[in-house]
Amino acid sequence: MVLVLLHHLLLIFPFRLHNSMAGNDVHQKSDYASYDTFSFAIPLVESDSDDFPTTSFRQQVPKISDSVVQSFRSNGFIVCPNVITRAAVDALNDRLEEVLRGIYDRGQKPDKIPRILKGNKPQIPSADCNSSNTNEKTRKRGTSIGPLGFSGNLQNVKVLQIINIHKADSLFRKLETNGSLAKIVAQLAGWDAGARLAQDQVWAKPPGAPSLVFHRDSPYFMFEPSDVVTVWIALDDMDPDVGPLEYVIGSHKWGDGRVGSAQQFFHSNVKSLLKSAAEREGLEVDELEIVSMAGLKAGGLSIHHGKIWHGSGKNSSTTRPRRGLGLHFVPANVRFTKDAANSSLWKSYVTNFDDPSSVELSREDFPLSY
Ligand SMILES: O=C(O)CCC(=O)C(=O)O
Repeated sequence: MVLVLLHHLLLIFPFRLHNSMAGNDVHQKSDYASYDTFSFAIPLVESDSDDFPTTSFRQQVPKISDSVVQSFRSNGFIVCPNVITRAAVDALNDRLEEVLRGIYDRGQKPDKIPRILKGNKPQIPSADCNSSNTNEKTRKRGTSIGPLGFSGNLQNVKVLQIINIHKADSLFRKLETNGSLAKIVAQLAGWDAGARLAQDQVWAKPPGAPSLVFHRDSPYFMFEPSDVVTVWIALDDMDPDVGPLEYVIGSHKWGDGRVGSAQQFFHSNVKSLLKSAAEREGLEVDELEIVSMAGLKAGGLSIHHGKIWHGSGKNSSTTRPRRGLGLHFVPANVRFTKDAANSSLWKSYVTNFDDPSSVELSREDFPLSY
């Protein structure tokens, strides 16, 4: 009884984090576990079968409880720790290095990729070679470049954004088209038709990389129905200093209005758009309730409503990369709106069509996984 009461109190008075850290200000650590969490696991690489012995994993995704659905709808997000194993995270980060170097095992380029890195990818130490051997091997290959091409220089470091890595790499594709994710998203959002992947985005911050401006996801998706739900997967431990993702609790319920353009994502004032959105709601930006994903380990994920305001701080670490992967899901039965023809993100799918809503979304580009 006491535990039930405590749980309800936490739901009603969630942990408050004022003067949150995205950008430059006070750096506090919030406890995302004060909010509802949901447990499930996705086996991805061969050794995962030791951790998740299962033949038919999809059936094992538990039905999400009403209280978790309620929490998603009232706060705008939920957190799911430990969904993929450390071995799978290492394999994904290894593949990310390959993609950044122009190696695509699915034979296709991502839709957006930063300037391709040169040189060998960093070596992941394996169980059978100790670290000095690894260093020796790395030296022989003639590279001193770390993950994401980090050379040790902390000046003018950029956030690396890749759009639709699933088109280029089979391991990312396997993760993103896993039925469990789409099934959970559809349950949370209440999409009877199921969910399809509209787009993925890798957000990779080498040490020293700047903040990402607070924004909403849904204005960038030119579909009808207009709902969007994002699954954000941590590919590194979200230590407080690496710039974890942050959510403004309940902001998915705010009204619409000016949202800014994708060019403003890297603006130095991370809360400029958020401030005007909050003011339209009669709120002061410093009084907003913000929760950080600080403390979430690599392989954990959060799921957020397409209208929640979110952003992330600078990677202040001088040595550790901070990698995250956002998967944007839409209802399975969406159609393009006419605005798709004017959007750099979507126009390639609708050129040659007078009416964008007549375009059939292909399973290759918009995988229907549930
Ligand atoms: O990783 C980040 O900091 C940004 C992620 C994001 O905006 C998203 O996945 O929607």
